[in-house]
Amino acid sequence: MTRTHAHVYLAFGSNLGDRRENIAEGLAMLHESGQVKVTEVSSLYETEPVGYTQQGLFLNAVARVETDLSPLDLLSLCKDVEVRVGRKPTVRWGPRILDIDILMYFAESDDTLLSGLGNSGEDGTEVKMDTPTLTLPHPRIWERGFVIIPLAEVNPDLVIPDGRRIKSLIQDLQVWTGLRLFEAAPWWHYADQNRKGWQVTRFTEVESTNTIAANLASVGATEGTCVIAETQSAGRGRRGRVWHSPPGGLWLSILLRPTIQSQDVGRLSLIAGVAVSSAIRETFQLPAVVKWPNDVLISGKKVCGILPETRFLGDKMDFAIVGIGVNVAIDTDLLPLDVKETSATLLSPDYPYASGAREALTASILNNFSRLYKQFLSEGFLEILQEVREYCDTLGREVTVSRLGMPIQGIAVDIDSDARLIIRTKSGEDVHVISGEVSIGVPGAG
Ligand code: PH2
Ligand code: MG
Ligand code: MG
Repeated sequence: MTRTHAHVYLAFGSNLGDRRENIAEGLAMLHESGQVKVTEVSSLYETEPVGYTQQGLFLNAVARVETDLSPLDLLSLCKDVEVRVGRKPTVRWGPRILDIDILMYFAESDDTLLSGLGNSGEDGTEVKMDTPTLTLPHPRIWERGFVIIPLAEVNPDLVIPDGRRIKSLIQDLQVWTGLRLFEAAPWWHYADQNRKGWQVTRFTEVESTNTIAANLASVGATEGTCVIAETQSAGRGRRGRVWHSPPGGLWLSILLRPTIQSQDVGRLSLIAGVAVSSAIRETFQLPAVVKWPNDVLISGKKVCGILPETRFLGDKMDFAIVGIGVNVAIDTDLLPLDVKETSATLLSPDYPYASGAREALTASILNNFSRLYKQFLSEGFLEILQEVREYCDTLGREVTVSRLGMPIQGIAVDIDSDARLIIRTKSGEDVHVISGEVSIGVPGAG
């Protein structure tokens, strides 16, 4: 027996119930079956029904998956998932909770039988078949925007049955009729096992996302509950300061319920700093760095602040909340003068794709944070300290930190396993500071 490894393009459609959730669930069930790995998911599009038109609007998306299942076994898994998500039998092309169709199946196998079945190409061997239950490639959908447009996101170079490439088809405005972007990719996050079960709750305006997250925690919300608001009217910064939160920024709080000690809070906030910095680098190719202990800077200006807050029951941590505020695309003129001087925004507030960019950054922050957090819990902070050092721009600099009201001056030489900054003073003494206000350079030295 040869093992067939394949990559496959699947189309998802739903026009009943919570359409987005149905598609998300379907993807999660496929992924969690252990037999299919979801490697890419397109944006969600809302589309007018094609064929039988007396029914509600669809949401459609396309995914690329990898599997060792044969085409027919994959089809049965898809049918099984459709039913588990809640699909009931209806008329052909009628309304449905979830429809999963196999569009194209490419086998990467040394099985000579398979190579007789289709055209070999750099993409593997495209499997063609025509049975009562399954026809490959899919026979009907190649003129339909609800398949072509999301498929073009996932693989623009794919060659469809008539020999044309997907990317050339979407030049034609006709395939765009009856379709609008519903939610830009990346909208589906279950593929990231670190974030399984994490939930984002969105508000337009709140006083503070940290407070909402704490309130949710009090009523039993689980780890990974995230609160995002468009604006905060009373956002908190460190040391009781105000965190200004105009529209266009990312104001996010993540609820965590780790069994850790109070001194771990500093570790959580450094982890968040690394997650935000790497997300900014990934999403915008901007050189973000961590300023110990709580800020993210670009060219010396603050683009993100982090506020960890905890609640203890006795000496046991009930929960921790990591508040993250990122100036994604804010109008810096709305900030008070002193803040404006030291802050920057990643994008201009009138950048046309700002809201999509903010979504992409949010997903990247959550991916990076959940990865580091899981690693921290399972392997300990020491295992990620190297990554923290690489992002921490404070190291190697002459700094002044005030501790118990006393300024400590020296070179920031390292971060210790408790996330404390190690400052080597002029006298050669290493002082470990747990938190504090860092100013770079020597006071009064310009
Ligand atoms: N699926 C159908 C029939 N018509 N129309 C849209 N817009 N989206 C679909 O997924 C769809 C359809 C049969 O599966
Ligand atoms: Mg269909
Ligand atoms: Mg179908």
